[in-house]
Amino acid sequence: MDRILVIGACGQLGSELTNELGKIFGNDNVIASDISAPNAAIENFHFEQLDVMDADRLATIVDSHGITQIYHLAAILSAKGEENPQWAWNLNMTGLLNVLELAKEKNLKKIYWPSSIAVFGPSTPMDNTPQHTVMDPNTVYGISKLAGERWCEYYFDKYGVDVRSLRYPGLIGYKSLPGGGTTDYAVDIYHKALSGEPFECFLSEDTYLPMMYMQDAIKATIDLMQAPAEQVKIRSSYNISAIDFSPKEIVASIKEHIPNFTATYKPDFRQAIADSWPNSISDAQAREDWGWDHAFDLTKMTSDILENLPELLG
Ligand code: AKB
Repeated sequence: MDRILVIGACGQLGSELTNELGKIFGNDNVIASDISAPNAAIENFHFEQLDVMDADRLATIVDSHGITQIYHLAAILSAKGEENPQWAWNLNMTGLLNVLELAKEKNLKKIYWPSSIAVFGPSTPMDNTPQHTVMDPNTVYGISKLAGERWCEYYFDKYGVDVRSLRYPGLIGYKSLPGGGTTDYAVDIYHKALSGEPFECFLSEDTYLPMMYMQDAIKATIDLMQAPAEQVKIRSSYNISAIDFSPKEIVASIKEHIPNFTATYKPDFRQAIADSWPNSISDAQAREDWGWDHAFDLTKMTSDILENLPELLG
């Protein structure tokens, strides 16, 4: 029987993934953990407070719950990482290496660790970015994700650790707020639109970025983790993609529902980060290897969020 540990379960992705894993494996077989106190989104799960930098505590939790798979999601994202690069590097790298080392020692069945489009940089082809290409990230987050990808492949090649990974684009969900990312504007904008307030965007109106609705991101993650090992041919991290849009286009899609919604643009330091990332990504290999496909485009995503978010906001 599989027993799952989610590290970073209180985060934007973690809270939704924990609940999805609960549906597959049963809530009793999914242990939520985070450095922060548990929130309402994961109240139906056993919770362990965990700083992933603490390798001993991580090993104790894995032993005491008979864990067979780890989803290690805890990380400092792109914008936040630039405020304190050494701290971000330490947390992002030590956390991953602690998990990989434990997986090797305890022969864990599978590990999931997310990478990001932040592994790409200014010299990467911007449109339809291929799986294998120039990678020169210039944020500490991107550097740590690229190094992490190399470590994942290393642990797979040298020690047979079954580690799997996706290069997430900006993830857009309405159930919880993200923190510290460059793509976060595309979540905040829906909250502002529903509260009747104007939105000030920290990116310019024509900044294209690869994005994905949370339901698609959860599906991609589960599909990759459930694929037979021989179909998972990339052991660094897979490109995946769904929707590419600019702030101007998301504003237009919201205006279809809320005609008097307005936005202004005031680019800050996050503009340079966004400008160093691709406009769009080629995910041909993920589609070929394990059948990835997305379900939500911008129109469908906006309708879904504007329909469901008001209920959550009360
Ligand atoms: C960020 O903006 O830092 C993240 C990411 C693209 O990995 N959402």
